[in-house]
Amino acid sequence: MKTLKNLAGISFLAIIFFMGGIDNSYIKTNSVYAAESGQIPGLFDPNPDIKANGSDGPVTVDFNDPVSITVSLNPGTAVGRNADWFLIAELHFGPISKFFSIVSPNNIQFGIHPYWQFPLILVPTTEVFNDSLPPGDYTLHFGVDDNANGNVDGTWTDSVDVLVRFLP
Ligand SMILES: [Ca+2]
Ligand SMILES: [Ca+2]
Repeated sequence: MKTLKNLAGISFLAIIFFMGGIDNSYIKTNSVYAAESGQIPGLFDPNPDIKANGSDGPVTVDFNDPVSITVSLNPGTAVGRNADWFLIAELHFGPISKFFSIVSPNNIQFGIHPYWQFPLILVPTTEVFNDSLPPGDYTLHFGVDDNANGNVDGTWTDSVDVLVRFLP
């Protein structure tokens, strides 16, 4: 499996965000967003999203063609809460799955591990991978936890299926 692009986009946003700090106006903005989207303020859970080639999937791509993976996160009213973040590739072999986790920029570890512990922030659509993949059936998971204990609990998760094929 090729090296996944890092989450530098998110790190960069986080730095910018923390230069300004989390203040009440930001939390209020999120509550307004929640109200406008029909959610009850105070009960608006974080909403992670992952897409492949702009689609929630499943998407089928030729093994020669690059696939673009983007993630975004609206932290809802949990903004600022410290949390485990994770971006995990699941490779299916029939009924068996192998997991690969991005644990730091350009560093993938076998198994299920968080990327980092970091407060929940608004992440606009950010590309985290754009390359071809070896043929196979993949499910890519992006999400955050309601805690920061160093384990992936998968409290709020989104997934996308990517089928990489030898297309005619
Ligand atoms: Ca999605
Ligand atoms: Ca956790």
